[in-house]
Amino acid sequence: MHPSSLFRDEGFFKEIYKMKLLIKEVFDMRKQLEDIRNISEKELQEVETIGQLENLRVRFLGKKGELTAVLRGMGALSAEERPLIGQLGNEVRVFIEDRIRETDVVLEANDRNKKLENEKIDITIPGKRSNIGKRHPISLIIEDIQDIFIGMGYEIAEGPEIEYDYYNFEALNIPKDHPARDVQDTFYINENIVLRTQTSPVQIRTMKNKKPPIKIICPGRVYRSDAVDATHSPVFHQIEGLVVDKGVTMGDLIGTLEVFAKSMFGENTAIRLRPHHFPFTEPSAEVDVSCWVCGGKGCRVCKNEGWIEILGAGMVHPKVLEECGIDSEIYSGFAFGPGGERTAMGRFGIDDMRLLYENDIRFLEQF
Ligand code: 2NL
Repeated sequence: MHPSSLFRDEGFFKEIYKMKLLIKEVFDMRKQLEDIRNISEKELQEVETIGQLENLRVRFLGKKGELTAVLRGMGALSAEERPLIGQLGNEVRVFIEDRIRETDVVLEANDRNKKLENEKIDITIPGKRSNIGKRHPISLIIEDIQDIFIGMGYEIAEGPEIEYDYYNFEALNIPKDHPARDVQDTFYINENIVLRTQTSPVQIRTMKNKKPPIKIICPGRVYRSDAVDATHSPVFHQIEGLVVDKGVTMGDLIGTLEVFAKSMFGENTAIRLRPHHFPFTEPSAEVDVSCWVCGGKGCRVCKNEGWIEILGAGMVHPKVLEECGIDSEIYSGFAFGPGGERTAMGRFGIDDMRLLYENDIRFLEQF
């Protein structure tokens, strides 16, 4: 538009009008941008959490945010005005971004301080003493016995508590009409499955699966259909031992039991074997140790006997070896079976088996 033509026609007024609109437009945008800056500044001061801060950022600076919306309207501006508004828009963006960054630093620091405050531990407050449990006397005994035999090169073997009649009885040379098989004595799951009455079935399984030499102890729960009294429980523990190799003799058994007895009850302990019968050993013996209280003179603990029975033992019956696929002409073995309860009662002077199962803290604390 040439200045000389300014007053000549209505075109001039149209131009003036357009300029007025443009000026208003520019003015409005300036105002909007300044509003955005002022409002965001004010609201930023009220922000309390990182989440609120992020919402604010999206609201003002996001793709669909207020600042973006204003700047989008720049298309209507003249080429002269556009960079000015663009620059102002940029300044507002940088201003908000800076404020957000500052606020973020402050909020993060506040958060951290609050966390530290909450997690503060007063190490001068007296501690609460918690009751630390102790090992059960039967566990102590089983672990002691295991340690003694591990020291002699034995391995620990375990097996199922619910066992086939075959492994629990048949393979151990306990015939069908043997009293041990009576329902009075054994818990039956069905005709062929019982709760094991001894841990010997673990030894049968081992002999069937492994070639000699075999040197194992088998700790575990066993079950018999007994009523509870001072010396009986339907669930108790056994730690059976088994050695099978070439040339194993009764002398080896006695030597082993002597080492066991001395380790368990003291160096001065003597052992004594009395002839006995088990279907699965031949010969068989019941084994006593000299009383660890009186040394053999007779006292309350040994009931004046001087001796206390601790286990049954014997040379593995050839029939049992053969049943497990071991040639009894080449191999021989011995086995023994201390009871966990009886050993614990003897060792700790407990006179009633029921104490071992009642879980009275005052009792258990003593071991
Ligand atoms: C007892 C008797 C004993 C055995 C357990 C045994 C195992 C096999 C073969 C031969 Cl596979 N014997 N075990 C032998 C003798 C006695 O325990 O009165 N225990 C409390």
